[in-house]
Amino acid sequence: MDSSIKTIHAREILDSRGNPTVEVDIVLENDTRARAAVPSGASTGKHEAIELRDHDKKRFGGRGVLTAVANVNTIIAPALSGMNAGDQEQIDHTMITLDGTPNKARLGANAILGVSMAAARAVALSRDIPLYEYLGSDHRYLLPVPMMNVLNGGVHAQWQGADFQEYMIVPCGAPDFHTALQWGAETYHALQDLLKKKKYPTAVGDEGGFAPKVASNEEPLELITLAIRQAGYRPGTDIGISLDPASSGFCHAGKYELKHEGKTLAPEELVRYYTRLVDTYPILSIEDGLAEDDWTGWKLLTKELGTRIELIGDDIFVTSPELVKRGIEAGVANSVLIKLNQIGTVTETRSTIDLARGAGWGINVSHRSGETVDSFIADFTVATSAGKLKTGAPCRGERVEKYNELLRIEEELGGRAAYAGRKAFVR
Ligand code: 2PG
Ligand code: MG
Repeated sequence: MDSSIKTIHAREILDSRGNPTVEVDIVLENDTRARAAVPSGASTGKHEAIELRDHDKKRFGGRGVLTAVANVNTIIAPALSGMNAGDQEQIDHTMITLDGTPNKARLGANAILGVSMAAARAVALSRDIPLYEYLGSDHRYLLPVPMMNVLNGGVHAQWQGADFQEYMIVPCGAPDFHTALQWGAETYHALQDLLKKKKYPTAVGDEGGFAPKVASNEEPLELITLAIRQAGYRPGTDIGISLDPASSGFCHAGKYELKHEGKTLAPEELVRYYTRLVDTYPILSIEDGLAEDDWTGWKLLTKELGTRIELIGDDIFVTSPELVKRGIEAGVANSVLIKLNQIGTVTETRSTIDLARGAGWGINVSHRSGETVDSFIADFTVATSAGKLKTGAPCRGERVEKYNELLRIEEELGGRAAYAGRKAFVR
């Protein structure tokens, strides 16, 4: 089968927040057609690869992506034409060289990633194999523990709710993926009932979780623990909790401002605050507990909690191999969040995963708060045996589509796959 590239065409589409994003169509010489769409973050790390926006205030408030689209159609497409789409590394490295900047500032990580993902999908389709199989190897597959963000705060709730951005339920004690998803959805509904009883609104935030104006950053933990019980499960044993405070968003001049509690905390006070939460609630992981540049605070956090729970670096590492390496060497964090668009190619994302895995770190593949119905990350998580996938609440089409894709993969793999369960969490 000739899997050389015939045409590449990009267009501007909308994401789940009504912002423009890049979609790429690839056609191979064997006439296979594939498509991929690029997600977009709101609480972005400042060292992420560049998401190219037009900054033309007359369109979408400056958020248009016609420049990135044109870069695909007029620069990337001619350069990749005729190349073997099955050589993912060569495709990705050609685009990296063509871009020529350290952070994909010229062509845009959004342009490059769209092509990188579409190329992978095209080859899988042309070989008539599932995407996870093409991207994976012949090992026994691992289905991830879903990390379901049921309560949204921070920027994902326009700073109207909790200061912490994400409160996730993690059904680590389920026997298989579909049961985990069922437990998660039941707990989500139990939480909705509790919120209704408290006369809190049940409208949802960007990732499908509820976004009430809670009394403190701790109240959601009480409510979620209760919801787990009311749904009939044991907090900590059946379902644990993961937090993403996304603290870069409330860190100002080295201090952490918890507006809803009227508190401003020094890094060591925030670490004590987290320690108390871990002592009180069934918390399995905290992501971005400290801000992206607060390596000293992060080190302290790792010393205090690194043997008890998973400490996941998102903004601090931005899926970059160099930053993850620095974290491993400095004894900062014990786990990494993986977002394809923070780095911009499938190949580089895989190297970051390999590096973290080599150090015994936890791996967490993640969606972005701005998403499309593209479920690439579901296959990617299975292919890399990451063991965990955070992709929002069991609510909103663009979130649920990833979970639904995992149901299909689980059905297809049958006995060839195991559910990652609690083992996916490092201590
Ligand atoms: C995060 C992500 C995804 P955003 O902080 O982990 O939940 O949010 O895409 O806005 O960066
Ligand atoms: Mg995060």
